[in-house]
Amino acid sequence: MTLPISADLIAEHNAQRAEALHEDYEALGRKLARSGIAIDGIKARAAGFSVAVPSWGAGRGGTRFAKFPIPGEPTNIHEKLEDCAVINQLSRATPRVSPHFPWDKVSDYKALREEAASLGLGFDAVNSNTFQDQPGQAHSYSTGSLSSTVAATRAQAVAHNIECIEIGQQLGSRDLTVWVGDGTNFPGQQDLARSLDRYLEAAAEVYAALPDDWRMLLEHKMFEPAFYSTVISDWGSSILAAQELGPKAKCLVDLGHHAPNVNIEQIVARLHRFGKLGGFHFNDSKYGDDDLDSGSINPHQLFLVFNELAEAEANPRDGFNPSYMIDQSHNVTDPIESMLSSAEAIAQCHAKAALVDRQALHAAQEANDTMMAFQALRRAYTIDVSPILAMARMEAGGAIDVLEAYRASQWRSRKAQERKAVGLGAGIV
Ligand code: RM4
Ligand code: MN
Ligand code: MN
Repeated sequence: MTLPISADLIAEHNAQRAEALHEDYEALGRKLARSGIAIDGIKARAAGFSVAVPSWGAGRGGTRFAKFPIPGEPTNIHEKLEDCAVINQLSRATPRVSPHFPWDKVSDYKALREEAASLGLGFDAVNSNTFQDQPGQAHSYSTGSLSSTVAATRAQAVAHNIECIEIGQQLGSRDLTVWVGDGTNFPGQQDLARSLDRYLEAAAEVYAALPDDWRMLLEHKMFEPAFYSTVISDWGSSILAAQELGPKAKCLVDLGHHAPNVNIEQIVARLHRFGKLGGFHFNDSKYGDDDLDSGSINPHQLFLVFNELAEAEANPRDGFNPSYMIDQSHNVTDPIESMLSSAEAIAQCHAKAALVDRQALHAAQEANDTMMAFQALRRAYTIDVSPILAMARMEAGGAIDVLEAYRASQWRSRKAQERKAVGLGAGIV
């Protein structure tokens, strides 16, 4: 294995900060011990946590107005893997990459899997793309994909999803994430009931092609690109579709795919209650599917989501194995920096959820002691868990301060010398 950042650089970086970290870790350990919590147990839990990064997140995103590329940005899956390896090497929390097809198409997937492994990476869920036409494609997705009124278009969308499964098998993936942009912009444009029928029929063909140990993750989204109606617009449509498809179909919650202020943590609890919680796309949002960095707008909501996940883990139904993935668009930052910072924000909420005194919480809930129930959450939320994460990272070979180590490596400016420039234009993610 050849990791991209020099081990000496990380060792030197850590050597300068280790003493302060030990002090902070011990102080926090004493504080937690007073509440009966062993810090090493929380650290072990943090060390076991990981979140996948999206291949497309390694490039600069954009809006439909513009994209502003940066020098040294990756332009193909090989360069993207290299950047993802940097993120994992420093954070030790992102060992898998979620690829998107056909964006990440190559001729030899066995070789791609080996290339990833040589960088310390594996592959997570494969994502199909039937929301864009590709050059030379026989049928346009302008009428929708799995729910299109055109039978040949639906068949093409089914075939593409099945191809994604086949690619995923070669890459070692076990999940197919299906998000369709299908919907309408005008009342009356399509029959709202029949479009769902067509989706269900086509999705069942994809489902039938799933290997036994695979899952199909259905991702709902309220609007965009369709602005009047969307076929799988909400968790209700998603869970109904997943229930109709069968046990291997689960729901994936992209945090940005809801109306503003929707209680997402409650959706998480509901999906889990019915054994249909399949995974997450982490990001943050202010207005819509903004794809902002995780925890940058509403870190408390992220914590509450993890609090429900901790409850779910303690009460598993149909197995508890949600797949965690970042899905962000980095329009104004270096994507590596955004993913380092986001992975940390996500891991922090995971660790904080583990600090909740569940006995106290449940007792307060039973006694209808509203304030103490709330305080059980508040006490955990306000604890700064960064020394726990930094210690877990350092012990795993990562960097104590991921962003400072990344900047010290001068990775981006070095890549700017080697990589070809990205073209201008609008970016969809
Ligand atoms: C969608 C959705 C999908 C992602 C695409 C690029 O809004 O979040 O998960 O694959 O964007
Ligand atoms: Mn998503
Ligand atoms: Mn999205």
